[in-house]
Amino acid sequence: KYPLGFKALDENSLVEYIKSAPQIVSALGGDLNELSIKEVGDGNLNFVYIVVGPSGSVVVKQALPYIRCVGESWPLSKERAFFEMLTLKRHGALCPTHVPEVYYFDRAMAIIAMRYLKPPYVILRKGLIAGIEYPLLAQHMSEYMARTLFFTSLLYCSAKDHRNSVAKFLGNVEQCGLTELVVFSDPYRLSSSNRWSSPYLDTDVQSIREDIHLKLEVAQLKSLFCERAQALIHGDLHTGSIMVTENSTQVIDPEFSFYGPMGFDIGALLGNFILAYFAQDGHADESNDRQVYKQWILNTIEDTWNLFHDKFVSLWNENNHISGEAYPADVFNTPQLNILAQNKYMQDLFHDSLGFAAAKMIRRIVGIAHVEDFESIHNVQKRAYCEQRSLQFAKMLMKTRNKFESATQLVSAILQT
Ligand code: ADP
Ligand code: SR1
Ligand code: MG
Ligand code: MG
Ligand code: MG
Repeated sequence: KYPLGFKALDENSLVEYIKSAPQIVSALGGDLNELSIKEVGDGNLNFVYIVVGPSGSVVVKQALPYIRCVGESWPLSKERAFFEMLTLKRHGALCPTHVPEVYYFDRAMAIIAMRYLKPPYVILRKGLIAGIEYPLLAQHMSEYMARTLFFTSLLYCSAKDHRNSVAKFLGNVEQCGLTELVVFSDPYRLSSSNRWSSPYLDTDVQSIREDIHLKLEVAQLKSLFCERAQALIHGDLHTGSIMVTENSTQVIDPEFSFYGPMGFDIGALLGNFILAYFAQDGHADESNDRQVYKQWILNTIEDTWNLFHDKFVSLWNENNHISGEAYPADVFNTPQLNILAQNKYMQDLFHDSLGFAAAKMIRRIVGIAHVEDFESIHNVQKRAYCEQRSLQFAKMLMKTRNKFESATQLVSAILQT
């Protein structure tokens, strides 16, 4: 049933596998006595094992040739592990502080071994649900996005290098196809994979299917996603792909990476922050009304874009002499012209990011894959209320994104919802 050279592992067979992989043995400090192995995968697609021995630890991630949260009835190429490994390494080289180290890769087995981000690291989404502030989050994520996006774009690379890299990532076609289906199409039509908080959201879901203006906008965003090979994007940069402590931020899980529009990453992050914001009313209780925390999320949204903007433009200025293909230094040869070019580029990128943020919000409420921010609100009526406000905001944002001029305006619009 499975390809030659491939075997789905479990907690028992992984021990034998590790013995045959010297790099994993060495990450474990050479001592394989009394290994503790636990499968902890809580994502939608893959299996993740935490392996701890007396002298070291490692995370082993395996992709099986189907979607874990659906089952074998929905096949998905295990080659996604290859692209995840490539991007962990490429983004890791560009931004080592915020990407875990890869120790080992086996393409036939679709296995990646990487640094174990031990507790107190937690998945950011869980921290946001618990109401924990991360004072350095906006700094760290803006740094990660600015560096990974700038250095893989035509602002830095030659057209030849860029085109070769684009070609390499075209192979991640099944992952892109999944996004095209579950983010940009299914939420806007009848699909057996869609689900929502019924009956509360029944009319909202129907009105999405009947919203002509919204469908025109999402079609534009889908084309942008398919056509624009702007930079090597993570491709799934929601708050479940980020592990945090008070002082550190690590980006995991770039299995959807390819050369796509930068705004898809920035929008995924902003859109998931906005979902976390609208979910807070469902987490409020007598001991904490979450008002202070909601303001912290809004500040984080504003800071993330503003810091990203400044860091990205600084990289552009610092690397002007390198002359990437898009804006050659001898054509863009005056400070005024460079400022015009940068302002236009950043404004377009902001609008793309807002459009993708809206698309990512809508799909998490009416599509196949929902988020714990809302799913953990056990009172269905309360949950539906939070989801409805998110949908109302996301629909407005997708339709009017080009009118927004700043992150301050974005935050004001959230507050007005
Ligand atoms: P999927 O592709 O299925 O979404 P993820 O890469 O997101 O899988 O991993 C699923 C879960 O495994 C994460 O939510 C996290 O709890 C845990 N995990 C993944 N990578 C690491 C790591 N390097 N260190 C610690 N935990 C990890
Ligand atoms: C079946 S869709 C599963 C989703 O989980 C991944 O993390 C991606 O967001 C994908 O769209
Ligand atoms: Mg994941
Ligand atoms: Mg690192
Ligand atoms: Mg994943």
